[in-house]
Amino acid sequence: MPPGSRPIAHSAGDSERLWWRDGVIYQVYPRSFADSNGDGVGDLEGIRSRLDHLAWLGVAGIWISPFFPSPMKDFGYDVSDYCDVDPIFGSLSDFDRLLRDAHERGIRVILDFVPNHSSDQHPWFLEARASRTNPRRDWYVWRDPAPGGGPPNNWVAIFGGPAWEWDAATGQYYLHSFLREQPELNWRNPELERAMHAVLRFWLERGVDGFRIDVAHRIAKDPALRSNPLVPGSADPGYGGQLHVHDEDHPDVHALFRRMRALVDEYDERVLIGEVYLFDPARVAKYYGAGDELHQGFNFSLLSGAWSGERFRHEVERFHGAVPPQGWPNQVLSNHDVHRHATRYDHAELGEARARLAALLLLALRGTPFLYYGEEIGMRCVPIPEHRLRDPLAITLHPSLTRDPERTPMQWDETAHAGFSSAEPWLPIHADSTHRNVRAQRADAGSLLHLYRALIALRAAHPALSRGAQRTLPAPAGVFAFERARGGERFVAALNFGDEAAVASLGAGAPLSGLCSRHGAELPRDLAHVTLGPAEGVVLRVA
Ligand code: TEU
Repeated sequence: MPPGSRPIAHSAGDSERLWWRDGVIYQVYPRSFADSNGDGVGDLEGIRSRLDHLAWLGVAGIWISPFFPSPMKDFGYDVSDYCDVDPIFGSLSDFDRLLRDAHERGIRVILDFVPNHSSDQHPWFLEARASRTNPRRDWYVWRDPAPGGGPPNNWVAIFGGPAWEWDAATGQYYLHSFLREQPELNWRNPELERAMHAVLRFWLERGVDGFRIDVAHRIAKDPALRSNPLVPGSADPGYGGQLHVHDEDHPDVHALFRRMRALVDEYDERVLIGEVYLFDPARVAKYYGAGDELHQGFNFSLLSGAWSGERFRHEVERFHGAVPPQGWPNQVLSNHDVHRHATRYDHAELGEARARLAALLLLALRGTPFLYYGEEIGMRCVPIPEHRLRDPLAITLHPSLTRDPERTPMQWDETAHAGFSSAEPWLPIHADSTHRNVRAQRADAGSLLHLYRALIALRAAHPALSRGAQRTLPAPAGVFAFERARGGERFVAALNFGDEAAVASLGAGAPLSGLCSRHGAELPRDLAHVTLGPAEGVVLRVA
């Protein structure tokens, strides 16, 4: 099959279905999913070999973190060629095969587009730094020193230190929001924008279904590059000590996304999902534009914070309230930048119950659920000894900030290296992989994996759950209860985040069917009296 033709298997019987709204998306961190060639690092062929797991689970799409050629200073988020595959992950033909096989199973493929910065080894940057007069100089952000010497302004890099790197050969500074090996691209240069649009087309023509856009909120900055005001009273010399009014979320970003959206809309059913790393939903919501910018901005409000029904309700309502009517929210509990939620919310007695309840939360809420690989088996973070730390954040800023613990190899089975690889993997595998693995959980109908699968199937079978409206219901302390409804169909969810049992009264009527987070539990017979154990929840179809 030539690249570009896209026969995609469709689920029958739901003509209004929109894959990126109604389906579940699964994030694959390619270094850690499956290693086909025994070098201890995952690869595209590894992902292809595990597509049947994803099809069985029922996901509508996968988002693959960057696999492009890269010096791997930030494990692929430093791209040195946007239109190829790093040899460690395979080749373009491996990618075409992966895409074909995913589409055959009805699984869409979202790539990770990294527009804010390239690698300092990208040929564009090598040219740009060759001389001040190089035609590519302006594709990056260069400035003379401040009048008294030193960096042009007070901006700091998110990974520590000043955001400016001195280039002695040409006598100017260049800007970088992350590592010095990740120079900032200049989206105010029309040629750079054209080149990046050509990158999007390259992949769209190959048949990819969309892009997750890295650091979407930083691609436009104050054109005058003014210094940020400081947070009053803060002693933090880093990112937290500044009010980021000039180095991120500049209003000019929206014109860039409108043009990107227009391009993507030339193709059918493709999607743009932005990593808008802002913690105010009202600001994230602006990236939906008037339905002419991003299809979704990530809701990151559930990636941190306490295990609390009240807090989850508050965050969900806040995000729902901010997303414009023409937009569609999403929900995320874990990704490659934060500790896994099964670890964040672990608990001596209730840890497993909480992981199961979290699955109900994620899959019953209004908004596209994003699963992070391994969450379907309740993978926990792996403590990484200092000599094995690989994350640049741990190396440049502080070991405690490491993201390695959530990036460890997928636990497929009980064999050596957990079925991930035939060799010692790039990061250690959790000691619990002998029992916490896909094979063991597939054989156990009561496992978390089966619960995820059942919830995904329920969501897929019922438009009320996948795309219905959501309304909070009154509930006792610790319980988050809500209704999902569409047409004549209605579901209620009651989720007890408390450590004690609770009784919720959810109106009149008898549930028709549903799922409980506790395996084997009987469904309540009367909505007026729903008893929930500690960290227990139900999703019920009601008349
Ligand atoms: O993350 C953007 C971002 O702001 C994060 O770096 C965050 O501050 C950090 O992970 C602390 O949790 C994106 C990618 O998701 C991340 O993996 C990359 O390292 C970063 O961009 C640079 O491309």
